[in-house]
Amino acid sequence: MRIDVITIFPEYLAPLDLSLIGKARREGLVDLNVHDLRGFTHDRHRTVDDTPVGGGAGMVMKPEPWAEAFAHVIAQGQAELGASAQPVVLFPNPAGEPLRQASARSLSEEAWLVFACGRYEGIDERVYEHLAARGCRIRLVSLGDYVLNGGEVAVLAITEAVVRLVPGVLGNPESVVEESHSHGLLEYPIYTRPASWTDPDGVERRVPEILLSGDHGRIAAWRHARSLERTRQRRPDLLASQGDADDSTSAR
Ligand code: 6GU
Repeated sequence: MRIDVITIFPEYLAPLDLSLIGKARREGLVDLNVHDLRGFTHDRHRTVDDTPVGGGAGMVMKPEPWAEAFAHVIAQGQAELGASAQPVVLFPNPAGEPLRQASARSLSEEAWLVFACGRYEGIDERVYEHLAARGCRIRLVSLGDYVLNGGEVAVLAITEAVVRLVPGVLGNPESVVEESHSHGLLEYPIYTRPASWTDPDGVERRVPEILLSGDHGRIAAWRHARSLERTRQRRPDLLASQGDADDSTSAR
């Protein structure tokens, strides 16, 4: 998978060298390229923003550097992947569709993603029109209902959610099948040894007996019941929209 990120803060993406994503990059499973938007300006101050036409607070990102950056990134990607390759262009935006496990799953099946990190009040609307007219698939994606200062932190989160689903990136593919959200429910509680642990306040805390029983059928039923109970308590909205789960074969 190829991923390009266009940002005015390339250093913000440095953590993508670490841990699982860094390893996937070094192994060639992910080709990640970060581009400085200011490299596509031509004035002495490397200006990327201007005041909103029609008035209003804050600043708006100018269309010209974005169009140049996209032309460069898309030409570079097509030189690598083939002239007919077209990226999915993702704009992190609090007004976008909320990212879900199902969206991360489908993005992990794409050959090429381009992230465009907006800052300030946002990007001039004509950039979206231009890309759509060029045949790009555009998506505005949100991490949730709160406001960040820019798209960079969202790119870190979305890239991690997507890249870990790329075949070969995770050591144990089963952990993806069992984790929270993969069946539209939150994960059940998990335990490790010792079976009896006395906490620092002197209270003995035992692993639920059923997990020690060796009865895999009863353990699976217990876990499913705990998942349902947790989901009902913490995220009742997930039970009302089970169709959003990325595995529609899941037990209800
Ligand atoms: Cl994707 N971007 C910004 N700027 N703020 C957000 C967000 C994204 N998701 C939640 N808040």
